[in-house]
Amino acid sequence: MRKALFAAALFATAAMTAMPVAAEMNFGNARPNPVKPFVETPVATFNFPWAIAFLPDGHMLITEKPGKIFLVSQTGQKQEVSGVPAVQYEGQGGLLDVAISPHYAADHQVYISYSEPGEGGSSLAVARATLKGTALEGLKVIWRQMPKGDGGQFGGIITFDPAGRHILFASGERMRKTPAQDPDQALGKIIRLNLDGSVPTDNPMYAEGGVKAQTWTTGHRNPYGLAYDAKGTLWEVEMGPKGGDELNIITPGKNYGWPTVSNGINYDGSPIPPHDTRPEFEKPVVYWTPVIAPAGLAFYYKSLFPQWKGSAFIGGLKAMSLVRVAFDGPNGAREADRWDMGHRIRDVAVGPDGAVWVIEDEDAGRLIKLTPKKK
Ligand SMILES: [Ca+2]
Repeated sequence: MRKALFAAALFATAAMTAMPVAAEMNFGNARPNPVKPFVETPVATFNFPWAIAFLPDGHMLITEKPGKIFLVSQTGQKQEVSGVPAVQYEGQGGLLDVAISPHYAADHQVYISYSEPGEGGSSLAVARATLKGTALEGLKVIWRQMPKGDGGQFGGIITFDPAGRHILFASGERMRKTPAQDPDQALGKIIRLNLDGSVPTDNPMYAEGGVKAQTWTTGHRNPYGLAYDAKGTLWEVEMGPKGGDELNIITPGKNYGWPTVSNGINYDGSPIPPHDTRPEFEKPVVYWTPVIAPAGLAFYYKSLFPQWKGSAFIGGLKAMSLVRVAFDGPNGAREADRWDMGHRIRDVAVGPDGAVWVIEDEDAGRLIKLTPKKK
């Protein structure tokens, strides 16, 4: 039924316009590619690692969800970083993303996101601090979602615009659904701030103040990937409910539909109208039913794997896979490869030399370096 509706909509759209069709595409039935063009070299293990961020010198900062950060060499030497704030480690909450300031060489600033404990529950918080050696100094919370409460799905992914002037991050809907459509609740939103946490005057709803002023886009469920491509387009991956994981192009001021529309259904089996029924909402470029449970989004522009230049990588938690997305064809993006990794993949990052790095979502989750297989 859904397939027939989709085909009809695709035909109708194509017939009405000569423009490239941006109808969403489903890659939920993609099968793993049995040919792995890479060698997997595990270099260290972590307790539920969540995010990888590369420093300019090739070291990594790696967060562990229970609340630690490590400075890690490419050969796997780990040094614990001090000055990490208290986190509420529970379910999907804990220490989440880490991101390096776009001006790191000059300012040594590091941004983190985490589930902050407090009165009434927890909330997503974003903080920045100066990294000196292995110490975070002068940590300051630049944003927090309020009021605190219950629920997983924090989002928490941090990125910066190509000019290095703004921080953008995802605040998930905490499994509460309708707040994603409430413009006064910082849930189910992508937030855009200046690097110091102040609100940019050119945000779409700046004049309206409060959460609206901070909001870049709305109607998200649980975004777990946010990254700019080399052309300056911002892409996002988010987890759908039962089905309907999404890869979206993020355009300021737009509404991405959750929970009013989705290409998935509710966990209890009840239907949700698909994106096609409500043209006022942005639809995904790619969706996955069954889900991959996307985690992490990293573009690839290095030369070590020349065949992947311009691709992006997504980790698959449920799919236990690494997914490659290619940005070609009339639709704008497609799943190009899926490799079975045998473990839940929590994040993916590209090193300065072009190696691809992944971490596993486990209590002894491995950090694995992927390098080209010799022919
Ligand atoms: Ca959507």
